[in-house]
Amino acid sequence: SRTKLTYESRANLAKSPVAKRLFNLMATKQTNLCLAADLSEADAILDMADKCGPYICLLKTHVDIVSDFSESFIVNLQALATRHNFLLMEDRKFADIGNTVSLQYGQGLYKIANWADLVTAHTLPGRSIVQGLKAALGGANSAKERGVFLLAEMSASGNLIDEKYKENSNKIATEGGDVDFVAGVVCQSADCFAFPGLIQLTPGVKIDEGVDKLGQQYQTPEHVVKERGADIGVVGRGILQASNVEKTAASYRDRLWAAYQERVAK
Ligand code: S5P
Repeated sequence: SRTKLTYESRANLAKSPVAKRLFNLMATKQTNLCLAADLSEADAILDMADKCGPYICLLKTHVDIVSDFSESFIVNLQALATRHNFLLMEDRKFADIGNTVSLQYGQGLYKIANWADLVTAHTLPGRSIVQGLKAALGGANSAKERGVFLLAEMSASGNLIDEKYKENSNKIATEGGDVDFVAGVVCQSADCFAFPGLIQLTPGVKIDEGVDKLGQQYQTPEHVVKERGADIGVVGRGILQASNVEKTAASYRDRLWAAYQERVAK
């Protein structure tokens, strides 16, 4: 199964150039931690990115929660991504018809396609969502340098995704002419897809298992990697709210990486 293979070997199987890049980055930098930088001030995000940069392979943003968003925020964030060697993912969770997502991705205040290596999208509208996103690219933002993670499951309790939706999401991620744009799948379990060239991104990770007040469900780093098939664990508040951010980020990195090493060694 894909979970027994190393990130290096999976890089060679990836159809998406960005997935290939990310798998290789994870293997070289030895980290499978993604920071969910869910803060509403640009400077606070940049500070977190600088502190956690050495320990992460990916930094995930929700730009629409940044109260003082500006172009210089993006320039500074990109500089930190280069300095510390991590990729940027805008967790936009696109969910509309192809034409609309194309505009939302390329236009507006945030011009996501200009700076985000990766974005997320729901599969609810069907495969036209992948085509719509690709349609926004061209010229400097070539489809070769961008990719999407499709949501096949969610961590929220009571979410409406069922087995059929999961299976069909897997088909969109692995079949058809646009699979080179699909870098991975956001999901909670290893049975979401089998193709080893895709990356499983799993949010809802915290050292203390449990729930928050708004339906978020948490599992430990070891559990998501060894039992649930996560290739990258996403940690937000587990790091953001820690009294020592650097130490905590390092500890999440260590635990996620050790779990991966145990997984591929068996
Ligand atoms: O199913 C999901 C998918 C995502 S991308 N559940 C999630 O929680 N997320 C995102 O992961 C969510 O939008 C947030 O940015 C992060 C989890 O943050 P935390 O603070 O709960 O760790």
